[in-house]
Amino acid sequence: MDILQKFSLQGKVALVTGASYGIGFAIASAYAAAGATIVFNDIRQELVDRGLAAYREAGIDAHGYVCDVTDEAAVQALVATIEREVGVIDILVNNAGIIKRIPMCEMTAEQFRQVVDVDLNAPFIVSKAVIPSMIRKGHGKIINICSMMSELGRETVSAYAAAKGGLKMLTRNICSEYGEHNIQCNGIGPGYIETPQTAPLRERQPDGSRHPFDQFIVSKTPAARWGTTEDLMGPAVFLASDASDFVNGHILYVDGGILAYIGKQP
Ligand code: NAP
Ligand code: GCO
Repeated sequence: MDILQKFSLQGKVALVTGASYGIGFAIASAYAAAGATIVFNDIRQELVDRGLAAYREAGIDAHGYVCDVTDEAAVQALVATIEREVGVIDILVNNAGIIKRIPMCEMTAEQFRQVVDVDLNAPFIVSKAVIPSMIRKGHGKIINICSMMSELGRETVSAYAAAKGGLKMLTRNICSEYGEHNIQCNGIGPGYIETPQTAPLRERQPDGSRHPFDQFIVSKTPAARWGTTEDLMGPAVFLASDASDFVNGHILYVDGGILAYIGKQP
């Protein structure tokens, strides 16, 4: 047996949401390297154009579409367009996400709803749009990008933690409801990764020293470093490939060990 063939994505169509850059771009790039046809969306044309240029520069002939993943009608139309222009979606990565770092009692209900809308309601909307064709095709892979905050809380991220905790359970429920159709739904829980979303937590201080949160995370991580988007590529290919056909409802934490570690004694 050629065991590496089990990790091939040759002939598969992968949709990665919010993948003009950041984690989504890295995952889509890994899927392309494993043989998949890449489809991505982002919320603005300028982002899609930027993403298409970045994929081209990486030698990837990606298909890019403008779509707000919180808009169910737009998502349904996007999936129909993809199926017409590219093919039935074999792999969905619900990657698009936002965060608002505001103390809970200072956060408005609207701000809370905005985060939950993108980080939890949208994965429901997009998954619901792709599952029927996956059932007809006889297989499918759905990967939800969860978070440390699917397991832990911290100050100022109440909406994000609530959404990512819910996304963990949505992952398990899709597994439960559609596993009999050979659809595997798993999550990836990245640790603290160097992307634009976490840039504010890593900014150099006026005196040139590292951000206190930066130092905190490095001390809390057994790997003693922030993660990079490249650290997520292998786990993402595994969960999208035949190699994980009997893995379902699992959240694979790619966190350098944070969740296992109580922290160094001061
Ligand atoms: P990012 O750099 O902020 O990228 C998120 C992408 O999603 C952006 O392209 C963003 O577009 C897009 N997006 C936001 N709202 C959207 C919507 N309504 N419709 C379509 N696209 C939308 O984030 P990231 O760090 O790459 O994170 C990607 C995912 O990983 C997120 O779900 C995040 O919660 C999760 N995550 C990140 C980390 C980390 O440490 N970075 C760790 C754990 C989990 P805009 O540019 O317009 O915002
Ligand atoms: C934060 C960070 C985290 C990371 C990630 C950790 O403000 O605590 O943004 O939430 O984005 O989700 O897994």
